[in-house]
Amino acid sequence: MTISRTDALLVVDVQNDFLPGGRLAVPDGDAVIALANALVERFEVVVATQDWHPPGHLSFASSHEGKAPFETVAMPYGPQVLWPDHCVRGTDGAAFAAALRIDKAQLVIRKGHHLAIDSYSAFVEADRTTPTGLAGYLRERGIEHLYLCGLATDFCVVWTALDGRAAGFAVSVVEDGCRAIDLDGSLDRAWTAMAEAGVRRIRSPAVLA
Ligand code: VGL
Ligand code: ZN
Repeated sequence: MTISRTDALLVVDVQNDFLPGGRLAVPDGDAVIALANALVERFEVVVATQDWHPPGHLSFASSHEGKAPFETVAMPYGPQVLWPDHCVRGTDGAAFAAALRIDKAQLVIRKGHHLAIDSYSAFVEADRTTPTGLAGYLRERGIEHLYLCGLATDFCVVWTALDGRAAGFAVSVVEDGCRAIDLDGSLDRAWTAMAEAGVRRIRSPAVLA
């Protein structure tokens, strides 16, 4: 396809803690790196996101007495899945994968930095009211269509895709450029929600051709 200046690539959370050996490893997560790099090569507008939590973040099971990772707790904004400690700001686990061509990214959005609010979405935090500023940035640059790849399909990618649609952008998710955590059917639910919201499901050969 012809990629134009109104198209932006969003590389979602390709960070060490989400790769095999990391603290919240996404199965086969490192498979997205080569594809992300090929996409980065082709887009003029490249944005990356980074999960970036303070120590003791309330999405960590370790911050809740008697709770284990992957259990759910009630937060003021709704149910919250509890995770192993991951992507603590400034740590090696929070760093981008060493092999990721991050040099071409023009903006890095860090999310989940408020102690008591998680943020799977790169647009709006889990309280559903606190914006990250990404929509304004993309609008000011005249972006119309977002292409997403990265980790994890069923958490940060899907939430970012849905909020991208809600903000008025066309959104395509590059399926083979993503990998999922798949917790209790979350991957199926993610694709259903994206289809209903008008998110396009595409594969990298169509973009790279
Ligand atoms: C993510 C769980 C917790 C993600 C981030 O990047 O998909 N998942 N924090
Ligand atoms: Zn997180």
